[in-house]
Amino acid sequence: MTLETLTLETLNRSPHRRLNPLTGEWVLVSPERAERPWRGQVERSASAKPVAYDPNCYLCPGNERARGVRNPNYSTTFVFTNDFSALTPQVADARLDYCERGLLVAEREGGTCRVVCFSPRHDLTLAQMSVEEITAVVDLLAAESGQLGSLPDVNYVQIFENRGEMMGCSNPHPHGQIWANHTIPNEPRKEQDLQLAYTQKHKSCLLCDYLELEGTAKERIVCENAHFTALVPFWAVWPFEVLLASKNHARDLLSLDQLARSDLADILKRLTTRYDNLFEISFPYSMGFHQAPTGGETHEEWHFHAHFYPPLLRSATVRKFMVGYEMLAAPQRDITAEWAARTLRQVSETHYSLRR
Ligand code: H2U
Ligand code: ZN
Repeated sequence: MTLETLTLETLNRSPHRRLNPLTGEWVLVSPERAERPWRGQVERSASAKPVAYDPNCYLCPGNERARGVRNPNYSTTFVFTNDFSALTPQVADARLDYCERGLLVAEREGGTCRVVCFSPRHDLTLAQMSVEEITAVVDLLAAESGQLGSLPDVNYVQIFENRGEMMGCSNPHPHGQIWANHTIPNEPRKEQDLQLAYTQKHKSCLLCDYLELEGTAKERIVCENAHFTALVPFWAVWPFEVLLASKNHARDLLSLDQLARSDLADILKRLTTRYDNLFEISFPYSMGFHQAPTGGETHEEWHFHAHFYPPLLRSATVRKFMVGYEMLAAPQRDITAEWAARTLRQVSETHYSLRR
């Protein structure tokens, strides 16, 4: 087969695969399939009007949780150790390699899990909170990262939010989770290795260089402010996937100054508002921050960022399933990253609930 040159301009005319330089994985992009009619219809799913306080919610102020502990009457944010933690503090390392052939291998894993309530209000989401209120959440997440990261058995602090029943979220009360691990989990591990390799090879930072390219191209940027850029990455897998990256080379939440933290709150509000406005629903997603590992090294190669992975594709009810080819071979998408970015750019930053 002859080798032709692909250009960015002609990329969207035929199926191709794109590389995620943070993980080393490829995504198959089939742009012509997206020419199937886009109806962009609004199908609001029927949901009960949320209440500001739910006496049966285990996260609302003053309520009792599943194991009998009562929440304080908090008025801003509230964090507690998960009553059903997936990780528990580690006593000592332990490893199994049965028959020493690397076939039955296990290691003891230690750590701790926390639950973070973003607001005392049961009916709010990040999109509906003020920038000041979200800044208080960012401050709390930074403090928790610092505190958990300094524990002797913790080397990675993963913060995430599951929004919406579609993502398996058990409670609409605005909250996130923090899992602090002894080992670096798979996704940040891949990013750690590839950011380090890039820095060693190019003597610069992978995401600093990537943001520079995107800042010139502009076509994948959704919104930005002085400290953060939200864009649909070139290698996006999920239809409206977004990479939120610090414009400065910061390694984690704790190293962000107050202006950067308030800009992070600003971009979180603006991005989640755009998401909600896309189909005029409370948009489901899984999001999480990727920070440098906490084991004591400086990790100059790390560039602080967040990933948003929303499952919705064409409407409030049509979701993308990662099945078949995706489970067995590689992720695939029809709508291009450029199209998704354009669509997200076109929606308003005023929440639809305020426009009715
Ligand atoms: P979701 O973010 O997936 O909804 O999970 C909420 C977490 O809250 C979940 O990990 C914890 C669950 O273990 N939880 C408590 O810690 N206490 C409770 O009383 C109920 C739920
Ligand atoms: Zn609640």
